[in-house]
Amino acid sequence: MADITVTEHLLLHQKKTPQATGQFTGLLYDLILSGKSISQRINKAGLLDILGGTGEVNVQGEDVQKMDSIANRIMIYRMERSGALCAMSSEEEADLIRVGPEFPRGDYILIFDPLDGSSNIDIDINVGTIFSILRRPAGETGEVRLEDVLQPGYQQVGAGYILYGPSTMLVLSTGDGVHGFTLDPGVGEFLLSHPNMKIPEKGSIYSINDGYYRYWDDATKDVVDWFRTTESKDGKPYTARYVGALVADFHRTLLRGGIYMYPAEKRKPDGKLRLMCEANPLAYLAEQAGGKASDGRGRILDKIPTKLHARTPLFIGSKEDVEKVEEIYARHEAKK
Ligand code: P6P
Repeated sequence: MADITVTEHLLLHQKKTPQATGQFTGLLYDLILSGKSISQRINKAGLLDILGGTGEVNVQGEDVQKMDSIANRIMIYRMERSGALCAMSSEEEADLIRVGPEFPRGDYILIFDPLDGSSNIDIDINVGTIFSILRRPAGETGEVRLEDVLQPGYQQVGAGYILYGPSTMLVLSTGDGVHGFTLDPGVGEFLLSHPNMKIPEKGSIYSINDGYYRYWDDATKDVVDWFRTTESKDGKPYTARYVGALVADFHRTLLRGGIYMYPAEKRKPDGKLRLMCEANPLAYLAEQAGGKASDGRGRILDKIPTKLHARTPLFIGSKEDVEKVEEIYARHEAKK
């Protein structure tokens, strides 16, 4: 029976990591409160006038859904009052959001996608909030500079997501493994339901939008064809699953193993997914859970962001499945 709240879990973790301050725990509390607020709206979206698009296009060039905008506003309102942040970046905002002087500032930087996969809202399929936590470089004071934010993913001090589905789940790592908490709506608390989550070394599920086959280069076609034609860990063919929300496809991969792939295309040479608010936080979780995350050639967490909304190809999941991808790309590189 799950009865450890996320608060108790964090306080326990804080005791184990002397450098953890109440500020970091306070940051997570406000993130959790934001997730509860968003969950509460999503669970009755069909009854409120919050389905569909706003008619706006965001910095990503994507149609903004009403819930994208609501989730974004909830996150910004809540987190700028947390007292833990000096800056934040939202997938929905073109520019860096600097905190203060009207609000108390802290040492952390929050990068987030307020609602990933939001086009699924209208068809009642999983969506989620993804977040990445960085520390401001030591000794830096005054206005936060963009170069202070553009840190590689291995600098993250925490990352996670809140998945809005049949249940609302918080999956989180602060550097000592990955832990899953399920929201008990009756008491409004996230309770520990999945301690120490580990990705199986090899999977039997591959996840990709097959409709883009014509846009892939030969190496990517070879990668995908390998998963289509090779036996999986249990000697059967790999199964194809694609939800259309990275956070949901990743959650399944974390629990069941396998691989999620969003490769570069001829029309999208850096792929579609955002490095800082999507790939990095999930790559942090994947590695904490014994898996891997690559852009096909190298480790996601080693990539130096060139801009806030830098994009990257992403191959993430079971260690052996991601290594197979890198092996096929390396073979094509060697032939050039
Ligand atoms: P496509 C949602 O927009 C997202 O960023 C991910 O959550 C999802 O996996 C992907 O894009 C879906 O993109 O091109 O397959 O519709």
